[in-house]
Amino acid sequence: MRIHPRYEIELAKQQELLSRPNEVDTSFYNGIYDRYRNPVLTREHIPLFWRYDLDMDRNPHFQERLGVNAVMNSGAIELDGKFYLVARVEGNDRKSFFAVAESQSPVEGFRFWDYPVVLPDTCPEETNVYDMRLTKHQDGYIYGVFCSESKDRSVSDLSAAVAAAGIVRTKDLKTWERLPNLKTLQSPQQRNVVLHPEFVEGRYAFYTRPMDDFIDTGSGGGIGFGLCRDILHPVIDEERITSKRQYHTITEAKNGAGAVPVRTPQGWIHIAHGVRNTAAGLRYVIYAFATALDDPARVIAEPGGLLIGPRAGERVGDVSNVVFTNGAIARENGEVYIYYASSDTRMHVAATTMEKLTDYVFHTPEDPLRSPDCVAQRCEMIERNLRLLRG
Ligand code: M1P
Repeated sequence: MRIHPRYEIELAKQQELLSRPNEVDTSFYNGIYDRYRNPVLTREHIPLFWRYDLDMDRNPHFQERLGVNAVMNSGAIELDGKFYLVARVEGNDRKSFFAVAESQSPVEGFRFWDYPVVLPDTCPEETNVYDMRLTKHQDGYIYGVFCSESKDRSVSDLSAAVAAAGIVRTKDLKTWERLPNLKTLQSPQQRNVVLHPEFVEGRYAFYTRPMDDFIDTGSGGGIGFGLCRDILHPVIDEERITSKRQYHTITEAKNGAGAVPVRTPQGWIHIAHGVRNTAAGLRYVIYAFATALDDPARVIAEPGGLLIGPRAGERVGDVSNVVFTNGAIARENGEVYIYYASSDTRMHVAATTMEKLTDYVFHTPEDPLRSPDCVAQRCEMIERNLRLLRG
């Protein structure tokens, strides 16, 4: 057995990519967060030995045997001072799986572990898994809540599918215990489900995103909230919509939770996603809002519009005009890193602080919902500014 000589050439290229320092993109400024110039994870970050058979005799042309199409929507967590992304890796065959990438830095140097996550295969009907949210829960476990997708055999449409929330838990991101999928008695389908990090009324609390159908949310009005007594038999009897989709806003078509909410002295800060329809298809953006500390389902502040929208090259990819987050890291020192995917293709990071994020969420004007009111809102600021500028 010999290693194909091409391996060293490709490895050198990859090493260069993996050791490339990242830097703030100074062409972008909004005072709220910094964008970093390079993606933190792409398909080029996937170890070569996941894609190529390195054996010269078995693979004389050094062909990619098990290609990877995209690395996107990643859960994020800091453990003992190290940064971990649990990425959604999509093979060339369209099936996604999870893989842990680790770094000493929150903005660069992420490297995948030797093997992808091997989830306990407890749902024979499950075809695809994706978009894991990692919650460091008060009960001591790290929970991963993800979309578990199965074929819908009740209808003849070949592409009909059912989305449910799968749940795993771990202490070290290495050994994963699979729990039953979450049952929401009022909603036929769920995606973008997030486990709240603390008990609420002594129960596990989930943010949900009910849907009638696999793609369209239908009557699913936005982000829901429900409590569950027993995480080993997770059932939500009662789900109430706490953050609604709204006409002619960034959440008109869909409104879904994103990263696990971050506790601040003023409230829980949520970094979520909103979707609207356009002639070019759905446009996904990231937005933020806050809920009350004593009732994490009650919205207390919501800046108008988007926080992060797709920009420049981020606009283009497998599913263009999309930014999507399911992971953020809020550090003890006040730094906040928002990990987001662009166009279902690669992962980026935006950096801010708790102070800036709180200022943004609590002091950015709300969406007044109508153009005349938006103009009035803007004129009021212009007037104050001109008075200031003219002395
Ligand atoms: O393609 C954009 C996103 O579409 C889905 O999100 P939602 O359920 O809000 O429509 C998800 O499949 C997500 O993975 C994907 O990035």
